[in-house]
Amino acid sequence: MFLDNLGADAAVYGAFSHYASQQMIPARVATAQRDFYQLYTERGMVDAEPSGRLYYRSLSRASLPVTGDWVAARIVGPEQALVEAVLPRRTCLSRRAAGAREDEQPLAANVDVVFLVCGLDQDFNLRRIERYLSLVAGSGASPVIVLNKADLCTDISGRIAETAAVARAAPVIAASTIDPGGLEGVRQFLAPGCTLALLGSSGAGKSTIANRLLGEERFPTAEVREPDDRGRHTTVRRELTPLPGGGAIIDTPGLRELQLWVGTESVDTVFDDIAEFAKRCRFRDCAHSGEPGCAVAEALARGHLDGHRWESFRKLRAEAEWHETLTDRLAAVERKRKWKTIHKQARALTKTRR
Ligand SMILES: Nc1nc2c(ncn2[C@@H]2O[C@H](COP(=O)(O)OP(=O)(O)OP(=O)(O)O)[C@@H](O)[C@H]2O)c(=O)[nH]1
Ligand SMILES: [Mg+2]
Ligand SMILES: [Zn+2]
Repeated sequence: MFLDNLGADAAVYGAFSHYASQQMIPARVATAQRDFYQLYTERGMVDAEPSGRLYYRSLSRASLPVTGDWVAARIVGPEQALVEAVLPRRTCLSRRAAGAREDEQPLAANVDVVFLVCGLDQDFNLRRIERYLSLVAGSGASPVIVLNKADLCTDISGRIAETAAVARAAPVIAASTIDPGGLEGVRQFLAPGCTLALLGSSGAGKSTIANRLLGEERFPTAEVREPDDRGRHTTVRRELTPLPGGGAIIDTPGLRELQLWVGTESVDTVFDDIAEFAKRCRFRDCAHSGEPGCAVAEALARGHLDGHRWESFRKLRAEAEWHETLTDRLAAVERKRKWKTIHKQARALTKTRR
């Protein structure tokens, strides 16, 4: 029952049934730091580590448990467990890992609704919202843009209109953790079995919102720095917590860097207005860089398309294209490795036959 409220549905139990006979229990990952996990089970929390089998069978770090994952766990001691398998992820929020390594870094799994939290102070930034929307578009979760700190803003409806223009289909809501009733808009997305995640820059108020929804000071929060409204990176880990009325919420640290790990179609969904213009270019393969009859250039000239939005699209599209070449290359390497093993095994087999 507890796990059902956390979002365990027929798909989760179906995937788990494969392990049910092996003295395992279903569980959901609350936190995952290196190889140390905290899991919610039907009977409370347990600490856990990956089993040797899971560890060595995982093709990459990205397939090891992350916050929000459903797993099959084996209880090995009082409040101690081994994670034997990660059940298939229904949705997954990923970015490209920070630094030079070209790796997927899953931020959270099995999220239904992502609150993109943006402060209505100096944090307000449409280009950043576009970037976060692209990340969510590749995840399978639904984005909701939460313009927080509405109590600090004198032109809320103006900000909402500006944001709605880049949000396309995503709902845009104003919120305040200070004003009475300031979280009504947010609360309408809470439901038993539904998993929400908070994303946004440091200091936007993610942990404060989570605490209000939980009705307790569960997560630490801190004032933003005076001169620039920048946050202090107070939250340091991603953590899933059950909500009092059912469902779960995942608080996350503000990201210093958000490189995309999505395909081009995700970016195209977020910028579907640009795709509409591009359809009307004279040439089908128009690169929108000075070709005659370019509808994008015309839209820019006439002010139907904002120049900053166009720049933002080009940047994100280039990142997504790079990601696609990269994953193609990785897939090719993987195929080669597989064939090498198969050939080796075949050779060994013919040898033993002889
Ligand atoms: N005026 C105003 N301040 C808010 C609101 N919500 C949060 N704050 C303040 O903003 C500051 C930062 O809030 P946090 O919740 O710590 O921000 P965060 O997004 O969790 O930041 P990180 O954990 O660093 O990523 C705190 O001082 C909060 O009290 C709001 O609606 N209005
Ligand atoms: Mg926080
Ligand atoms: Zn064009």
